[in-house]
Amino acid sequence: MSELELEQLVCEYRTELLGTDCVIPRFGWKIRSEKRNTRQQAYRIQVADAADFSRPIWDTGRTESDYSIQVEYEGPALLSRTRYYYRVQVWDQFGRQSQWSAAEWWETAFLDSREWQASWITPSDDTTGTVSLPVSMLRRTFRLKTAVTSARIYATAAGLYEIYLNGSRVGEEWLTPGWTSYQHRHQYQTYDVTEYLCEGSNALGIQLADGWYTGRLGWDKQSGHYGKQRAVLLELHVRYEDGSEETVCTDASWKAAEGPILFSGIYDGELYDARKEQPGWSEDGFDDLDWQETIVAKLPYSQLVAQENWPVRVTEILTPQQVIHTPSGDTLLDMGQNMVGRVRLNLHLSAGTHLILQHAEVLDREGNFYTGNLRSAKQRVEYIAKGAGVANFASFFSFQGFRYVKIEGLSELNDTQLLQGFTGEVMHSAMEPTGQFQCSDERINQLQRNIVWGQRGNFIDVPTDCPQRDERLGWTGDAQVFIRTAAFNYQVAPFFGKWLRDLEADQRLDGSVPFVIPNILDNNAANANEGQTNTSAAWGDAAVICPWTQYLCYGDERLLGEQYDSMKAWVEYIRRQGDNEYLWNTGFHFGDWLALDAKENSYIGATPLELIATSFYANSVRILRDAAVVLGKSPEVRHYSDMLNRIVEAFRREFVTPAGRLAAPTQTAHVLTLMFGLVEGQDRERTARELNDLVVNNKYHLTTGFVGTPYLCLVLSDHGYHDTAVQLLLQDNYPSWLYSVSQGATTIWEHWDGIKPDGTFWSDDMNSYNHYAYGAIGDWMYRYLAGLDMDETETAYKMIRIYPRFAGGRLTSASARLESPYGAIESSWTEEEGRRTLEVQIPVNTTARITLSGAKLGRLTESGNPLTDVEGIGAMEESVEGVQLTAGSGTYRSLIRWRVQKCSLLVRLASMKRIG
Ligand code: RAM
Repeated sequence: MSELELEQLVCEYRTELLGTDCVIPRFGWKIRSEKRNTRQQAYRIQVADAADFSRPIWDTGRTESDYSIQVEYEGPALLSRTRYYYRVQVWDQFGRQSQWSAAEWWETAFLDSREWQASWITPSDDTTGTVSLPVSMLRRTFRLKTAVTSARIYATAAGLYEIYLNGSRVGEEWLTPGWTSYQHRHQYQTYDVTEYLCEGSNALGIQLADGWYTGRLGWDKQSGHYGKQRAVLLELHVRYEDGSEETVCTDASWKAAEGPILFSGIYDGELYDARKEQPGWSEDGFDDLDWQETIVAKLPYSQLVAQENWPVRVTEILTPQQVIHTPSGDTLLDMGQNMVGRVRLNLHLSAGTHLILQHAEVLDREGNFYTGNLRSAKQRVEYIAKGAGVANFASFFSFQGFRYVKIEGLSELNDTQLLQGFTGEVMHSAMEPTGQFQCSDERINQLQRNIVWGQRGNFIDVPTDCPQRDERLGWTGDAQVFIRTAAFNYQVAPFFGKWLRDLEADQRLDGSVPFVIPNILDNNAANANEGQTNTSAAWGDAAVICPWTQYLCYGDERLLGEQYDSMKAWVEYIRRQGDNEYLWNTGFHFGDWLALDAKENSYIGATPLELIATSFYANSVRILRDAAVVLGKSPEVRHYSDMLNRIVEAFRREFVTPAGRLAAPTQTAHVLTLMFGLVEGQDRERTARELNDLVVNNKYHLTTGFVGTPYLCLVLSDHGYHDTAVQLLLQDNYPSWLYSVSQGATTIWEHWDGIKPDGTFWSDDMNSYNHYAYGAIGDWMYRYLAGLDMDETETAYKMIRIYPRFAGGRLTSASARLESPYGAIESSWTEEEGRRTLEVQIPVNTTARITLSGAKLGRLTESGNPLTDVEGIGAMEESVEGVQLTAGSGTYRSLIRWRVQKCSLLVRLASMKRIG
């Protein structure tokens, strides 16, 4: 084994990236070294169009640099539809040289949308009005002269599609082409279909459904948000051994018919009549004489972009845990987990059996099936059996949010047969898992699982608020509060990169940001807020917070540059709103949405809207200024620094009394003021103290909503009240994070009291049991409780910050692990009877600053050796907090131990860290 090894090479965050239109891809790699404190001294990258690298098209030669992520391709212009191979070699500061890494590849699709040759086609009678038409099937046959060496399909649809080649379904992606702001950006997918083809006759089939494009979206039952006509676009490119190529395209020669899917809708489910199946419809030799002609549709090409996001896939299969016979006589399957995806049935059914599956998240107080919170979404899948053989079916173009499935039409089956006849297929954007958190309290571990399930269920190509009712929209506020937590649990760079481009595309000319992205709400006057623009503070700020978070977590400076104009447009929009340039005190806002201090019958918490709007305004200007620094825009740095100062002054004049009291006595007002650095010195201490009092006097219960909750524990911990933060987390009676856990929740709820202590529900009209917003506490659990964080002077965890805050004896251990862009980071502590231990893992080419709170120099050991003698440990110093040290890469598995020094008051003062 070489001493220095390379692994996990990525191009644009992914391995084997098939079909990108990125013209300057970026590379990254991870380095493994047994030797501690290893840093990269130099790298060499080669790119070739053949796997043997015999003629590299780009060779950097040895390049002195410690960059090992986001390294841009600088070779000759790339060609469309070409596979490129790349490999990397590195040197470290000890003079060691690695072997070449194993070769990786990526492949381009169309680098210019004008290269498309195919025509958009539509089944001729397919002009969907308000009623959804059956799913269309389209087909054509073609001949190949000899065996092929490679073949690709590039395809998309106005609607949802799936492809069959010679009877086999192509690829493992679902809900393609995904959801974007279709008028501006419409994704297509690339499939490697080499294995599906044969010499001679072949056949292509496509199923085409409504989905997000023509189907119903939003709670007002409107469909056709993007158009009234479904259409599909496909090109098959075949390469023969002799190097020649042939193309098969969608055109008017294709035929169309209605298939067995008589109805399909995102919210409503599917109706499948197996008796209407046409066996062999996507194979050669099928008689399509009675199929209709298709017609060419006039849809544009300029908005076509290659797939950017992780594709939606089935990522896990759950088996039902039990059959429930409810008091009102229903038969239910309990999946044991509130999940998102679909049910698959695998059963012998006699001809004509009509099976109805309905999906719900919770049971009511009496234990009956409850669908009230779905509003008008039917979440209903029906299957009519044809009889012969086993019925193996799951909905094709719909997804449901559910734990319980009500089964009708199978009364002859016993419970065991029911349990064996169904599975749950979990579906979401197939992001790579990157984070793990656990601690000594099993309830918190369940909370962490609930956060992760909330992320899975709501990351279905766009970050949705909920996956079950007639909504499932990309609410900007929810995405903004959760993105940092999301980036711990999963690799979300392509996910949010895509969504942010849609945000920019849908941002209005005046800079305002719609409530939801993709924006379907503006199309309907019924959604307009009485003449107001559909925009709100803390929601529109997603335009600024999300690109910045991506920049921090992944070092994605390119995305920051691309989004900069959008960020700026949002800030300039705000500036024009207030009756004073530096206060935002006008217009509609969601405020501290769903906070518990809201007035009776209101969703909007008690914190003044102007305070929330102005504090987010300050935060966005601060981020914009920081982005200007990163992007080297000096005049704008000055401009936005000055603007920030004026906003802070205006904020203080408006909301802080001369004696330093915050004029709004809510938890959220205090949280935002501290989080966004809007007061200083004694005022700051006072605000923190009063926040702590508000929580303590409320018997360690929060009252915060969507806006205050994500930062509540962060500011308490940062201002010397960490113990209060820990008590809030561990609180298990209502309202609290653990309240829903104690009620058996397996996902995060939209409302703190989605199910009240007496078992009744919050009203039907807006009550999701799978809403990730309050899951934003995950960020604090990783960064503060387990202590795995970054030092933001560098991005992407190049400078790691390990600073466990411990839990005052309330937990005996906590640990977090993150697969960062540089490799795995771990921070894992135990505390028992004043004895603390820490284990850390630091990846090659990064450095960690570690704080051992309550420790004293000279008393620290690793594996029994004084820490001063340990390889990899650098400068150490003692402060009131404890010991600060730096560590180079390596696994400090053998425990670092110390005994806590009693100095909690000093620690509190010392941790009054200044933000801003
Ligand atoms: C509801 C949901 C969503 C929130 C909006 C304002 O639709 O709670 O999460 O962002 O309201």
